[in-house]
Amino acid sequence: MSFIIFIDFDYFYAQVEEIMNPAIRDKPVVVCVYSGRTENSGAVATSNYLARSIGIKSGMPLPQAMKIGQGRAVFIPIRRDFYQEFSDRVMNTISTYSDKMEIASIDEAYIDVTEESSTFQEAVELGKEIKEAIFREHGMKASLGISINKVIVKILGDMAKPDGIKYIDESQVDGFLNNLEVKKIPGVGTILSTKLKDAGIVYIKDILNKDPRAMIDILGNAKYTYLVEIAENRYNKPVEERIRKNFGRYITLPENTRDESMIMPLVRKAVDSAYGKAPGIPGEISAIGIMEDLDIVSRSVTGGRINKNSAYEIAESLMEKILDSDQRKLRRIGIRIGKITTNESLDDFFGT
Ligand code: DCP
Ligand code: CA
Ligand code: CA
Repeated sequence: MSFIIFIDFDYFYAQVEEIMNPAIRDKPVVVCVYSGRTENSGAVATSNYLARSIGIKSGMPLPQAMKIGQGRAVFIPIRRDFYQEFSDRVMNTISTYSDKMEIASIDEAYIDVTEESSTFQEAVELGKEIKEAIFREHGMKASLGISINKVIVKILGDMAKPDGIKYIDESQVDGFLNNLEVKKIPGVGTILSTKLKDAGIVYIKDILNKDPRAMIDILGNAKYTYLVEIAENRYNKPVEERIRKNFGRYITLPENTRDESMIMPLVRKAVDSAYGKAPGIPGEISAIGIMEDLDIVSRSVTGGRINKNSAYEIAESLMEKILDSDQRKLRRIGIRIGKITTNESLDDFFGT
């Protein structure tokens, strides 16, 4: 038996934009991917809930979105690296709750908290804590699903939107599965669920009463096996440890400041901590300043193998550059290292 928590950030790209600029919060916010072909060609990446309520949704062509949102919606060009950076920091917070963490996309993660909780109730309490920490530390609203396998938690997370938590313990799983529509299951898109409906299948359990050969014709072997495992509550694919291959540490300053005698010791501490997590020597190091208004400024250097002794100096000079280039006070500092060479990959390199 495992306790698993799924976390999905609400209207992610648009929410990051709101966090960076609270003035747009009570307007429809639309994050746009411009294709560059003509001035307004492109599509909506995502939108906040207000924009959705007036009909502006992910994937919609921009001209259509602009027609609906004209005069009241805020259209913002996508900035992916920035969202990735934001995501990394939120994921970092989540990772402090369990070593077993699978980052499934820029805004989704699964963590296995079986070892951290002796009862399901404790897992739920942990989920609430994580949700609060994500909001407190990053201003980010997320929705959580908590249960015993990855499929159920993902469905619960979707049902919990926006800004909610849904959980069901082991004893409630059977009842949940009995009422679960097959179209709610991750991996079953609209086309497939229509085909299944035509074959008389609306609920996941319906699959168990049909001729397997007919089902396999529609679903293929792999998906049939997957759905049967879910229906019979045998699905137990583990949370695979999958995290982004760079290692960072962020530290909140005791107060917002530009005072280097306060900042630099924490920069060195963050270097220690980042190096402590890494499985080898990095070829890249970044210093990150989270400003008093939560804006993010970063500087980095790449090249060679950066050992820890030189890292202190490099990190301090990067942080100085941030302070020189910016007048604001710092709220948090971070050090990230990347392009890690592990001892194993060096062994490969030298053929030993
Ligand atoms: N995304 C995109 N283009 C799409 C769908 C999504 O660029 N067609 C990006 C923008 C989203 C992010 O991926 O913010 C995460 O996608 P989700 O499906 O989780 O959707 P949101 O987070 O935007 O909304 P929700 O609150 O429904 O999770
Ligand atoms: Ca999301
Ligand atoms: Ca998502």
